[in-house]
Amino acid sequence: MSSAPEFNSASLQQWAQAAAKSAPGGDVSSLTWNTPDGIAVKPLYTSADLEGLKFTDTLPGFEPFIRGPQATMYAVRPWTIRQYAGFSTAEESNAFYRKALAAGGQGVSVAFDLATHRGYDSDHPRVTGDVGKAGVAIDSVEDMKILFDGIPLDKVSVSMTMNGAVLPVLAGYVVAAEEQGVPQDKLSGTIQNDILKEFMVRNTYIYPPEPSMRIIGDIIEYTAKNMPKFNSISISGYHMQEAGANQALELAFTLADGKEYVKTAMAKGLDVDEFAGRLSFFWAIGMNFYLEIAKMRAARLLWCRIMKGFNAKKPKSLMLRTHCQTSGWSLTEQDPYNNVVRTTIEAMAAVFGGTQSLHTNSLDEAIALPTEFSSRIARNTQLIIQEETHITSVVDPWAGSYMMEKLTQEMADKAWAIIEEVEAMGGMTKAVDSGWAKLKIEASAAEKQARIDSGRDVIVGVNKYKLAKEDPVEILEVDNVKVREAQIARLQSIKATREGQKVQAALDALTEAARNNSGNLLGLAIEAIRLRATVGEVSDALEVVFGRHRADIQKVTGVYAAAYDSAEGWDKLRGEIDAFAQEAGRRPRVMIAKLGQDGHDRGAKVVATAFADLGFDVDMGPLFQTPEECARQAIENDVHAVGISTLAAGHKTLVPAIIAELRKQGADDIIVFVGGVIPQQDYGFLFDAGVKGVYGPGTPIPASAKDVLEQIRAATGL
Ligand code: 2CP
Repeated sequence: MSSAPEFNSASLQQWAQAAAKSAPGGDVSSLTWNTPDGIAVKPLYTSADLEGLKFTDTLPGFEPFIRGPQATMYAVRPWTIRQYAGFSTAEESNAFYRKALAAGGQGVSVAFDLATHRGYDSDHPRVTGDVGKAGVAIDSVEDMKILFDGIPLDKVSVSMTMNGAVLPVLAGYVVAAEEQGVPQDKLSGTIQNDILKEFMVRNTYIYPPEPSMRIIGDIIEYTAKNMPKFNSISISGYHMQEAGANQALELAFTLADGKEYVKTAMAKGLDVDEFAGRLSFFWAIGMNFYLEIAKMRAARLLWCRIMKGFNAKKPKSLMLRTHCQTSGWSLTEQDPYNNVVRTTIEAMAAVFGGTQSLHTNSLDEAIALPTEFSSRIARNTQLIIQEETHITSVVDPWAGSYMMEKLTQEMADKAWAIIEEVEAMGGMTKAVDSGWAKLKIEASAAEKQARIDSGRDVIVGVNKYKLAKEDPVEILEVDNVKVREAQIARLQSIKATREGQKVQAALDALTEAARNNSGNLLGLAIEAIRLRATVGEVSDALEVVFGRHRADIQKVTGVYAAAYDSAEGWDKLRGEIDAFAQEAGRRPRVMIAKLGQDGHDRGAKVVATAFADLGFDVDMGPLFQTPEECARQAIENDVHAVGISTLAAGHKTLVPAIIAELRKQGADDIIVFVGGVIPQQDYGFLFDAGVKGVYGPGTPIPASAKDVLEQIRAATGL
């Protein structure tokens, strides 16, 4: 019998020599990928990379929880399949949830429309374009009862993405459950309730930062005492990555936000272990596969470290539990079936990272709300991973990988350095208040866009391997006029049948508690909602004391130009813009505007930065303008063009309205162009309405800038 052969082991030096033979220019270091976070990802990791790493031999279910919060993780219970959904009316959304639960969905996750987010009832004049569009319209507990009809709230956990009108919405859920016979202590679910990131990136705030933080403190206090199974907050990095943050920034800012919330709750006199076990997190998972897994492992390590710093004792207080959503930003309008592949890869990263709950995006989400077909594929993506692959059989399967352990530590170190920087500024509230954090994210977004526009970052079907011809996919459309009328009818009937004086007294009590910094605002909101006060009325009762927040507009400059890697086309376009300035006696001037309650301003900010770097004069309109306000500002600033950035499906109502307003105010020489999430099917409608250019996702900014310049030339006759 022959013995097993001996193998000669090579040294790292020998490997380097072998690698140099095939590396470009014989340079092995050229194979290292430097990530936007500043981490060098090498082509090879070995046992040498583990040297000095402290946490490579830990176990799941035990601190520092790198390997997961549960000892058995998915081997006993896989993550919750929780698809974020909601559109038009409570009736339609309810039917959608019931079908999804019957088809394998495991939890509910409610998307509210922007009117609800911002605390306006559906009959408010500022929200005509928003009602029922990007989520479900909720005005009162009557809507909430319909929303959860037939869904047993003691059994099905419900996540609600709400930050602005968080008090009336959470109150509505509590009262709807109560009227279903489910007491507060049986309710399990999560409310997003993360206001700091709203000021940084998501923009569905109502009140200024200080009273907003009080509301969060009151909710944490109330749920800790009355709703022990309910997660009081979902501290979210998701929107930061969607807004352009790299992963280290996402991780650091989110954990730093978490620290602020812990401090806020402790300042109310709560013991840290009373509430910390119900703080939860939320990450975006993009296409950066290895680093996303490392980020999730690093997050648990750092949160455990942070909570030890607060002297938390219970294991539940030390463990980071999280929801993940695949990246909406990574989806493309072009060749959209590729999005199924992207989402699958991202879902696998979330699962390898040890998520507790997951949303997988639908293939058409870059264009519109998902259809029943696309939702099914998205849900099945998770079911297939859970039930067909046996991925769930092993806890934290990447542990022990030289690369993964090293990247986990590097990601933790990068994020920790940023957290310390934030701490030196006085904490995240200060970093947000000063605009520093937002600008950091915006700079990261502009850099990313420039890398894509100049082809350095590849997106298949967008900047490489483009299809010659695209067929539009079927999309879901919401008739928001019909939804608004139905909502208004229900509002009128509620107001006609309730006991008006009692409602007013409950609203007055809220106002008083806001003014005197007394009582618990969630407890008082529950009383008002129980009496059939509306979402708008509860919000107004607080607004009279707290006021409505108006954000300062800051924009970054120079970043796009610096990262744009293709000098030739850039210089030519700059030259054309300079030539226009010579001829016209001034630079082409554009106003980038956001209309209605759509607060997604990443695209608007990136376009503004890039246009300015190209030589346009750029004005940035404030968020939440009405068409009338926007037209007035455009005229006052004497712009050549208004660019509307739209991501919340309000374009068919709001874009014709701005064109009509410009005409009405005597400025039909100002051209209008539109960018953002616009289905191909709507392009004709917009051009017929008088729009001069429509630029969907994936349009390189220099291309749209060139087109805008030509349209301005045509309109001015220059
Ligand atoms: C789980 N459990 C286990 C195990 N696994 N017990 C023993 N062994 C195991 N292996 C237990 C848990 O301890 C828990 O019980 C229960 O099972 C449920 O598990 P979970 O892991 O807590 O899952 P969950 O109930 O689904 O909660 C997950 C989260 C929660 C992350 C903690 O906050 C959540 O569902 N978040 C979702 C947020 C969301 O959907 N956001 C939507 C964003 P106990 O509870 O008794 O411990 S949409 C965003 C859009 C884009 C927007 O914002 O605009």
